[in-house]
Amino acid sequence: MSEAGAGAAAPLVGIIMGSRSDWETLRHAAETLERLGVAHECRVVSAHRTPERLYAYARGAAARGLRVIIAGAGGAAHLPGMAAAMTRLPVLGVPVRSETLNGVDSLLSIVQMPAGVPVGTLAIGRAGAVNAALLAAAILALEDPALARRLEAWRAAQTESVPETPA
Ligand code: RP5
Repeated sequence: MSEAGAGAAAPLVGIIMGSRSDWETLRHAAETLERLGVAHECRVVSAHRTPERLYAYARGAAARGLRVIIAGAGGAAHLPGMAAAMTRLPVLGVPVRSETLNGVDSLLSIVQMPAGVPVGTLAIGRAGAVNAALLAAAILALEDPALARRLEAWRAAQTESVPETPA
């Protein structure tokens, strides 16, 4: 599982996931942050199987210097919401595609938060993971001009890469 990015800098984004099986999805968030040079950490933190780990992670996140949390989970995906309940940091939720319900269960579990405890919910699967990383970078770029330039360059390269013809 990837770590850090941007050398040995203290992580600014915490990527947490409910299971190792979620890494295939959440690795896209880590790879995107890596490309943008955003220091991050990745941890398996299950709301159901390791609740004490979740409490400790969420409660200590801001004091450790994290600025944004990306939380991905599948099925009864309580991780993003429970993390948001215990930190003032912005939490971006990534629904992992589940085998039985194709991730619709994950999406609805994450998106339907009660007023007062927000989770910024992204798309199911890889697109959500990539976009969570881009949103996290955009949040950090508000106060980091160098990152803002890297993000603009990333967007420009993406635009450049789109061909005008389909074949
Ligand atoms: C959730 O249950 C995890 O986020 C994962 O998406 C799903 C299945 O977990 P495993 O049984 O593969 O560990 O808590």
